[in-house]
Amino acid sequence: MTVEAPGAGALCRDHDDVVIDTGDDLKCRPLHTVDYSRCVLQPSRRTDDAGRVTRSPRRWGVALLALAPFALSGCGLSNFGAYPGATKTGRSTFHLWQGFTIGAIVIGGMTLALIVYASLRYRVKRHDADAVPRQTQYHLPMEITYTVVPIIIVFVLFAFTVVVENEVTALPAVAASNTIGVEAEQWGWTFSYPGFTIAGQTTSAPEMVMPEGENVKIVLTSADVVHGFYIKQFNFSRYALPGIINQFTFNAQQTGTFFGQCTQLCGVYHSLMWFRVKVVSAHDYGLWLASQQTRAARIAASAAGETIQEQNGAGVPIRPDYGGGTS
Ligand SMILES: [Cu+2]
Repeated sequence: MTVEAPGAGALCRDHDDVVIDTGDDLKCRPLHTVDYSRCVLQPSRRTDDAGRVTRSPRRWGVALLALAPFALSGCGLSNFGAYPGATKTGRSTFHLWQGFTIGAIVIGGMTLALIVYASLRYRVKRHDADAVPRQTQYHLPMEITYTVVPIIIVFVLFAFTVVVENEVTALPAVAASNTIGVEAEQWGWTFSYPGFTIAGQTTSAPEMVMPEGENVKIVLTSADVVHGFYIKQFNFSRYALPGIINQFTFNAQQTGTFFGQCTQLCGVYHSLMWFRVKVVSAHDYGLWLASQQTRAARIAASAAGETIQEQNGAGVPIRPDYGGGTS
C-alpha cells in the first residue's frame, strides 16, 4: 500500500485527503485515518500547474500502437487496395469502390468518435462510482435522425451500385470480329475467334488478344465443371458454367498484358489455370486477326490435303463416318 501526498489533484474532492493505492484501486481518505505503519509515503503524482493529475506518456504510446495497423496495412490511400481498372467498366467499378470506402471511413470515423466521446465523457469516476449519468429517452428528433440517416445512406449506396452494375452488364452491339468465345475446361482455356481458336492448358497460359478502345463481346461457358473467369486488372469476375452462356462486354482503355486466372476450385490443377489478356491497338488487332485467320486456313488446307493423300495412297476407299451406326 502506498500513500500520495495531500492535494493530489482532481482525484480527491477534499484537498486535505490523501490518495491511497491499495494495489487494486485508488481511494481518497482523510489524512488522519491513514495507518502510516503500513504505508510508504510517495512524493506526489505527476500533476500540472493547476494540480490535476496528468496522464502517463505511456498511454500515448499505446494509442499510437493501436493506430499502427491502419498505417502499416499496406493499402495505398488513393486506391484503397483495389486496381484502378484497365477497362471502362473496370474503372467505374473502381470509382464505386473508392466512393464506398470513403463513405465507410467517414461514417466509421464519426461512429468511433461518438463512442470515444461518450466513453470518456460519461465514464465512471473513481470517487463517484455509484453515480448514474442523466438519463435521456423519447428524444424524438434524435430517434428520427438515427433512423432516417442510415436509410438514406443505404439508398445512396444502392443507387450508385445499380448504375455501375447496369453499365457492367450492358450488351451493346459488337462487330463479329470483336466477339470472342471463351470456354473453360479442366485445366485450361480456349479462346475462339472467327476462323480460328487459341487453346492452352495449365502452365502454357493461353493468351486472349483484344483491341483497345473498342467494345469486345465475351461469350463464356465451361466444358466440364464450374470455373471462374477473373481478370484482376479489369476488376471483373464471372462464373464459367457448363451448359450456360454468360455474355459481357469489355472496352479496354489501355494496351498491355494482363493476368487472368480461374477463381473456382475446379480440380487438381486449378491453381495453374492461368491465362493472359493482351490488349493491342485496334490497328494491330486487325493485322493479328487477319494473320491468324490466314494461318488457320493454311493449316486446314494442309490437313485436308494430307487426308486426301492418305486416302489416295491407301488405294482402298474409306467409308465416311456419318456416326450413329455400323452399316
Ligand atoms: Cu477452373
